[in-house]
Amino acid sequence: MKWVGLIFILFLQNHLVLGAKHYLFKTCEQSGFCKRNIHYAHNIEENYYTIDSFNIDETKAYISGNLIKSIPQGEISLNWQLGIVNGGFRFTVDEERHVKGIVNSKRFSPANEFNIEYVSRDQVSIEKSDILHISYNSTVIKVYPKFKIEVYDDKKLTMQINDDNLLNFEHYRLNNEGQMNTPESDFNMFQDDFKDSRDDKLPLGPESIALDFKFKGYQHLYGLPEHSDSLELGDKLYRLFNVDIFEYEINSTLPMYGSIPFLLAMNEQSSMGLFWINAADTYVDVKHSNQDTSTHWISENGVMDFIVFTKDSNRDIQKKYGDITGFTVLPPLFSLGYHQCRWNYNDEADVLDITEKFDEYEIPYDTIWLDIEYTDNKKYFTWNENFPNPTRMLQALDHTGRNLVVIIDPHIKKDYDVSNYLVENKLTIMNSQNSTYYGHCWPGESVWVDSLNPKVQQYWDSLHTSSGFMGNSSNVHIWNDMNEISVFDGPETSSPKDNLHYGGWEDRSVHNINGMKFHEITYDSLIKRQQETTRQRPFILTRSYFSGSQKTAAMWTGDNMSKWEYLKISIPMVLNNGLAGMPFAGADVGGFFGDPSKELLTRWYQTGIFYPFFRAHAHIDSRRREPWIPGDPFTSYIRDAIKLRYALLPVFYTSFYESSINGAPVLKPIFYDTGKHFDIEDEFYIGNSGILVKPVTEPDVKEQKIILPESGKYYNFVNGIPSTVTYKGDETISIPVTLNDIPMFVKGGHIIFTQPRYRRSSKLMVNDPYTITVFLDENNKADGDLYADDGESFNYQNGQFLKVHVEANESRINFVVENSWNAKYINKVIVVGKDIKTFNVKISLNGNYTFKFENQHIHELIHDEL
Ligand SMILES: *[C@@H]1O[C@H](CO)[C@@H](O)[C@H](O)[C@H]1NC(C)=O
Ligand SMILES: *[C@@H]1O[C@H](CO)[C@@H](O)[C@H](O)[C@H]1NC(C)=O
Ligand SMILES: *[C@@H]1O[C@H](CO)[C@@H](O)[C@H](O)[C@H]1NC(C)=O
Ligand SMILES: *[C@@H]1O[C@H](CO)[C@@H](O)[C@H](O)[C@H]1NC(C)=O
Ligand SMILES: *[C@@H]1O[C@H](CO)[C@@H](O)[C@H](O)[C@H]1NC(C)=O
Ligand SMILES: *[C@@H]1O[C@H](CO)[C@@H](O)[C@H](O)[C@H]1NC(C)=O
Ligand SMILES: CC(=O)N[C@H]1CO[C@H](CO)[C@@H](O)[C@@H]1O
Repeated sequence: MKWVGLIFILFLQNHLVLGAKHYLFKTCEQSGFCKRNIHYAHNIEENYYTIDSFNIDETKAYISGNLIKSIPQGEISLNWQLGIVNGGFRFTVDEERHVKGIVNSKRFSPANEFNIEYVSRDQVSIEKSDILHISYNSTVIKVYPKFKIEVYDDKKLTMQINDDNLLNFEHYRLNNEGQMNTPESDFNMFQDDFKDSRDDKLPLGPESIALDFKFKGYQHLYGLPEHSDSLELGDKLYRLFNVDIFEYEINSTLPMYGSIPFLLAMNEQSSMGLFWINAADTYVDVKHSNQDTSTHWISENGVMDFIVFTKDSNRDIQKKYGDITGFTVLPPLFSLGYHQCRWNYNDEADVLDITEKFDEYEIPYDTIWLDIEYTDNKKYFTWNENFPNPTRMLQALDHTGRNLVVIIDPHIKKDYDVSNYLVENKLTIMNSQNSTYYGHCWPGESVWVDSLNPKVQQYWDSLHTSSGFMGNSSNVHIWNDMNEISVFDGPETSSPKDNLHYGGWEDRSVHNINGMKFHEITYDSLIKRQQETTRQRPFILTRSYFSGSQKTAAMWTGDNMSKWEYLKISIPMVLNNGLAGMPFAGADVGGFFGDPSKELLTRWYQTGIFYPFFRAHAHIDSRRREPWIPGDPFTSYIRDAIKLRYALLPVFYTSFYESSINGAPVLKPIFYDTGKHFDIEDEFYIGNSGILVKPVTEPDVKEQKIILPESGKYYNFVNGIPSTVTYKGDETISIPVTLNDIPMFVKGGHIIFTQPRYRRSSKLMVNDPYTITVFLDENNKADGDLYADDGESFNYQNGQFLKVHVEANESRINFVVENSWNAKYINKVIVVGKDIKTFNVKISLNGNYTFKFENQHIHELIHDEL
């Protein structure tokens, strides 16, 4: 009952905001499984599911048994399993189906992509009575025979599962068999009325799964990317289904290019997490009430499989989610520099001219990108005549430490050697009749490589070797786009759901992991093209993603409009990906479609320098807008911004290092470490650096209001320039800003490493000395960390990296080198307190040293002085 009002309002809102391409995408009303489950939620009055048996495994902490669904005709028996993982529990419900036909009739779970292990039995106590009690540490899980789960942390109820009786497991049935319990609807069980998917055969009929989870005492929910919406989840119906949603408006819960079915629930003191392990079309209906938040999860098919991370800190939950799905790749350093892209740079001369212009205007940049036009007629793995000698071009770029990224998409033009090979060897996505699927995309009629087929890898490797189109250069990397998959004449711009992948899996089952499997085969190929001893870290940008994509790729938010509101929403979008374990994220600087004003372009650069992935991109019909095009003063403001990004590279790289081992975001919303200001989505800290930023994302701004979230003092750090001007924390302040100002602050108590010397590219900065800036807190103390390595190889995995912790007060500074590597050194120490003292030094980071500041001097303290 309680869901009715909400759903009604949602549909109303959707109609009011109808935009250009809405008709391409299904609403919940038009989607069989979604509408059926909303109907179910509306009509359900009792619990039709009972747990009728369980067995306990004596070695691993898991329990399994039968779950009985009662319908008028009798009982349907399902299998359930509950296992304890580190920090939480996993629950699955599956059904045995043996249906003959082309389609694999098992239910799919993407769990094999992950590292899920049950803890040993001795960590857990299990008591059987009427109710099953499972306890570990201070958590108790109660499983009731009338199926319902309750979670207690420190004796307090923190989660209820199936408390609203929304568990719905659409068991296998034949058309018109009539096996239903009262509240079920039969809408579109065996057909699809939506205009572009009428051909969908739905060979296994209705097979959806749904369940409700109530977070007790948790009001703030984040995660479930990707949506162009507020950071905090509202009372809305969010859809997770990877689609090419071009020219779309903001403030929407419609599906986008990627899906991560993970959410983080927070209150002032603690957090919980929920990972719904399912790759099918999914809706999540969120509803707040008093101190609690209810979520109704609905997936089109698959095993019901989820992990609840019980009460913990947000950091620990992200760590545990990362232990299961993987942590962000430690990126090659160049990929944290500035990327220059447009659709398209026309030829070799154009590419090299752009590179020279950057040097002429003294703007650092690392990477130029080639969109689809570099190919011979959109045949990937070829070059057209405008690029007669790619190796020569790559060598010219390498001369100044620059890189090239080229696009490779999964749609392969019909009738040339690559598609012919894929078709002949049955390595493509198949149609519902199990023969090659043809559809339209950039090259015209195309086939799609089936990345789920293990035989594809070897062929994919052969396309990326040094005898192939990439040559033997080490400064070429890959952009995997359109991997949702995007099909111009497909339903909802994607694959028909009854298309088949390797193993007889329907697209319906594997849809949301397909994009990830595609960039993963690319990653493997890029690893294998190199000699093991000199291997460099590959860089891949993907548009489509899933839980786990963070291990091998960066993502961007897709095709933006050059408008202020898109600049503004890019911040919560990037922050939300970080909260969902995918921190290597960015949006197109300048916006993709249209022509930004010079002011908007400038503000976009000033924001974009903080995106973990910092790339400018533009549509083929947009005018050229490289940083020098707007002219001064805009060009000089853009130059200042890009140089600031380069100066801060040690901060970003250190944050990425931390994220790569603990899963914390690279950009942190201000509530992340403070448990306050849960609705603030336009300010953030960079990792643990203490640098707080609130970019300007509106026109004509003369004054910027900023919340300084923590108590203590904050230093003005506008444009990255240290200042003795301080503000009291835990207050909202206002500062004047001009068009060249980026509102930045540093929380007192932090020490920041920078490399401010201008270089043409990050590669040329590797041996540059560091400046460290000490911002003393109210007790005259500060500390900070640095991580560094060669920025390109995997040698850091063998201990070749630098890790330093620094502590200071107003008279001393102490370097603790936890791991030393190479001849890195500091040439300037700036101490900011009541005044600013600058010391020119040469401090090698190869040992533990303590220095004393005296007037204008700094000297090392040796043993008996310490
Ligand atoms: C219980 O707590 C200990 C110590 O924090 C931890 O190592 C262990 O993994 C926890 N057990 C579970 C099942 O989370
Ligand atoms: C579908 O095609 C694949 C690849 O050609 C083949 O391996 C598989 O056996 C076929 N499935 C059926 C049920 O015929
Ligand atoms: C999006 O939502 C925000 C916050 O509710 C609002 O201020 C803004 O005007 C909305 N933008 C559009 C284009 O609807
Ligand atoms: C790469 O190939 C070019 C020619 O294609 C050749 O001149 C060069 O020596 C090769 N470099 C390496 C490292 O193999
Ligand atoms: C600074 O730290 C050193 C070493 O810990 C200590 O001896 C000294 O008293 C401190 N100075 C102040 C002013 O607190
Ligand atoms: C510095 O001290 C730490 C412990 O305080 C130690 O682990 C580390 O090995 C020392 N580093 C060097 C380079 O001696
Ligand atoms: C960050 C951002 O504004 N993203 C938008 C970019 O444009 C696409 C449509 O082309 C929107 O869907 C995104 O919301």
